[in-house]
Amino acid sequence: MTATAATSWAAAPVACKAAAGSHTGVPGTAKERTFIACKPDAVQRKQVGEIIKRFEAKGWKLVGLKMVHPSEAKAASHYSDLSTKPFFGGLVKFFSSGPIVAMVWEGTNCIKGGRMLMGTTNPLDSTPGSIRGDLCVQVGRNIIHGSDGPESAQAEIANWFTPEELVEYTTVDEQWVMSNN
Ligand code: DAT
Ligand code: MG
Repeated sequence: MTATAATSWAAAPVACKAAAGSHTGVPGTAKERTFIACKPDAVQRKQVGEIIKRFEAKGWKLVGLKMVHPSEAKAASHYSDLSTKPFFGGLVKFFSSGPIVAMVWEGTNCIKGGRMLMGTTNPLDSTPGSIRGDLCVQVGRNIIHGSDGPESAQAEIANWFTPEELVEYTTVDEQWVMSNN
């Protein structure tokens, strides 16, 4: 048996390359992208897999992922729109207190739909079934970040990922998730 025959059962390699054009996605299309982060409490509480599982199960595609320990400056820039809030100092300290898992997900409606999977900002109000509704109780320990609109998605993806860190590829089940009749 030749080496080729021995591996003939293997699937053909999936074409995979750095994202062409804008790596921040195209809101309103199947190429919409959103920035999602498992916060330090999610990492410490070993809920990263649970969070990823929910985004995968929905049908969106993971196109970038890395573990980072943000500096206070990075955390402050990420949350710069909240700099006047009384909780800003605590938020920055918390977000830079340990590693996070930074991700970019792609697919139809992933920005708004991702927010729905997450649940409301305060987990006390998050419906059961949502990530925050199921997995946490404190607004300051709400385990996940997600972009809240097309502009913030594009800015946050650009702030956390270079084009080379994101990939474009096709999954075998894509037509069963993204197609319509
Ligand atoms: P979200 O994370 O749902 O987008 P946000 O952008 O308004 O919410 O706030 C960012 C984070 O700041 C939030 O996830 C937790 C924290 N935060 C918001 N409101 C807060 C509050 N009233 N007290 C303490 N922390 C708060
Ligand atoms: Mg927000």
